[in-house]
Amino acid sequence: MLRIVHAGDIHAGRPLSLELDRERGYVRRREIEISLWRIVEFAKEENAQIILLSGDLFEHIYTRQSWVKDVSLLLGTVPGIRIFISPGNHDPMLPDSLYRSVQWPDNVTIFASDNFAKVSLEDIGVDVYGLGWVSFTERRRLVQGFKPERADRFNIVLLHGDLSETSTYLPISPRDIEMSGADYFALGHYHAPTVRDIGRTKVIYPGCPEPLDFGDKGERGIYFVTAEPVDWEEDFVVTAEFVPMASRLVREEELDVTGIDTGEKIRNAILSVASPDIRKRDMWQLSLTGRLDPDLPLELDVLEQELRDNFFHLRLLPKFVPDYDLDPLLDPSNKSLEARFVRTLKELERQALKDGDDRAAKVANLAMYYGLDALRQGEIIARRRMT
Ligand SMILES: [Mn+2]
Repeated sequence: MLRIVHAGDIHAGRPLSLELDRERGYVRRREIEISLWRIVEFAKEENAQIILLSGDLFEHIYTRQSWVKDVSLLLGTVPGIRIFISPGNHDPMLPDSLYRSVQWPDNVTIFASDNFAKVSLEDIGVDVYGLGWVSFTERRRLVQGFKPERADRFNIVLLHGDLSETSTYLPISPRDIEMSGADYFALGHYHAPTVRDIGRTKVIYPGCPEPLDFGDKGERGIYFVTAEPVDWEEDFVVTAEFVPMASRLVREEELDVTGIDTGEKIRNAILSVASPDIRKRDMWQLSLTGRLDPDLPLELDVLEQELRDNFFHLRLLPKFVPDYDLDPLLDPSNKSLEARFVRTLKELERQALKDGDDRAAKVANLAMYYGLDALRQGEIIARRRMT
């Protein structure tokens, strides 16, 4: 049975977009860098014959040569595993690429050209085809017309690209994959794990093994792929098992603050989103929703600071509205400034909704609350952060 470990989009060296503080930013950067060590460890444990790395292994601009040197030494410790690397848009094979700065062990193949190259693994009946990005842009449909040479092999195609014919990031048409008849397209570029069956081909994007920003919600990891020949025809049964690898997850959750009327209760509610272990492990984005007691001052920056040791990372988003009683203000007989202001803004909101302009409706709704804050509390409380 063929046993293949497929990882991609590690993005070692990437500056994080999570607004982490300096110390935790370094911790996170290191965790991303060493994820490759855990992947190699997994491949050893599973007796894999092949490791596929489908691009964006590191950041051309930010990565240190010492990391790439460490990677080359690491891969040399598993001489029995054949390792294939296909440079992507963040680590293209430029003349000054770090890929060219170190000596790679014999078990490593880097697909350095934008033309398909082939490596035949005679002992296990596998042909690996691959190509790499040679600049930061690649708009050509490089897979078009590609066909493996021998149908009796297990044919793997390794590259970094976008499974969309109209993409500007090495567009891959599903039709091109189907026409190729390859057994397995090992792709990189998408940061969420994605598996598709196109024709007779298994198509896998492993996603990033560690979440890189707040969009990367949920489990992140690699794929363990096995293939078994079906002996009455030139075909294989391919299985793809997702293996979680992320040392921390990104969590995006909501907390309804309706009815909470003291600061202590808010703090306790935030702390109760998860057990202490999970809170301290993961990176949290918590949206505070519902209707907030207007008497309760909520300084989110202060609250984040106060709770910072209880979470690996905590970002609070103000999505609540103050719990003003609007009914008496909506009564047309009420001629007060507040009432006329509220009715005008409500009318703007209603009109925007009628026109299908959701954004304008939200703006009108927020403006109404800002105005009421100003009129009642003498200050405007920011309830949306620019993100
Ligand atoms: Mn990427």
